[in-house]
Amino acid sequence: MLQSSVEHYPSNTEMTSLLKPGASSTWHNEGMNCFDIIGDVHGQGEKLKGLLKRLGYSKSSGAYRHAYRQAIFVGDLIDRGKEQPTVLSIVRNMQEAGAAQVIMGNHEFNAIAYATEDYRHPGHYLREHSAKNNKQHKWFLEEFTSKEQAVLIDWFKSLPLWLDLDEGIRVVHACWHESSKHLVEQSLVAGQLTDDILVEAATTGTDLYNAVEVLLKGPELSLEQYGLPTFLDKGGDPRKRARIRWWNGDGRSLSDLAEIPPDATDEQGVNYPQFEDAPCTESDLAYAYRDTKPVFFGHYWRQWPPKKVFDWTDTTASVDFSAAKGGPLVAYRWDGESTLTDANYMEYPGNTNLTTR
Ligand SMILES: [Mn+2]
Repeated sequence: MLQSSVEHYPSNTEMTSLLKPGASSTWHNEGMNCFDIIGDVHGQGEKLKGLLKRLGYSKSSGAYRHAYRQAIFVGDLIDRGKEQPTVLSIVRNMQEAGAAQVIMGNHEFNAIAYATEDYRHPGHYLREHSAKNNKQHKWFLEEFTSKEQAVLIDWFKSLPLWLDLDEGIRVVHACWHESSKHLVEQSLVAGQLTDDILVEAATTGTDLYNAVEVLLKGPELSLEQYGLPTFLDKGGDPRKRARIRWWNGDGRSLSDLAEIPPDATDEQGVNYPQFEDAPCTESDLAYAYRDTKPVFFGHYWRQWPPKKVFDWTDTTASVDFSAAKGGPLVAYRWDGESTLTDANYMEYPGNTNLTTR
């Protein structure tokens, strides 16, 4: 039984209720400064095994390992896919063996909030147990016993919200944003986030909630502010805000930075209107990444193959290519380069690399 393997891990009780805001380098094994940054796995166990093998990891003493590389998972290991026990077993064993680092995604944060009772409102949870939320968490709730869930929730709480490695890269689930990071760091009590702070982080409208939203779900801009109509997303839900492609550091205008799906319609179901391009406001532009240290992120359901500017730049690279919606699971193989290249993407299933296309 795959599930039972979860119970073999240390209980992590010392981690209970403690979140780590972020972590600087914790990986100083000599010679091992090459990283494979792996995108949102979302319960795709077979794709994860396939990708790891393709990347040259093999199983020994219970964990997938590489002779001189380390994997970094960008979060969102759970939900959507049904092979979550396989995924969590592989990833936790790799972390335990020092073969991988892991950061938190919005789905892990949601799982923590769903499992945490709001002490201000007994019987209620920080993430409501509504029909919609129950459905999103269905497989996580069904595939693990409650004891296993408790162990996993404690482990999720132990995950950092970002990595800023001395070796020369940064990793975050959705958006690298200094002031949001700063706010999270300032919220610590004795260097740690307490249950009180978790409540604040899960309460709509607080500064901490907004900061965690930006880091784990990414920034959005108001369409109305630019005189643009609401659009309907794929699920038919109206959206007054568009995601910002913050990773396009050279972007200055709406067409550069606003993510409006190509098949979006207006609220009447008519094709979304062509709009006149306009410069973005200073506050929206403030999210654009202009540092030179490469940053890797997941979260955004890109379409394979990666397109320059749209999915990656010289200093930013998405590694989420929709593995849970029929796309490949993707890694970026980083060998120390300061200018990123699409030749270093590797996907499973798929061809060797983009230069051969
Ligand atoms: Mn995500």
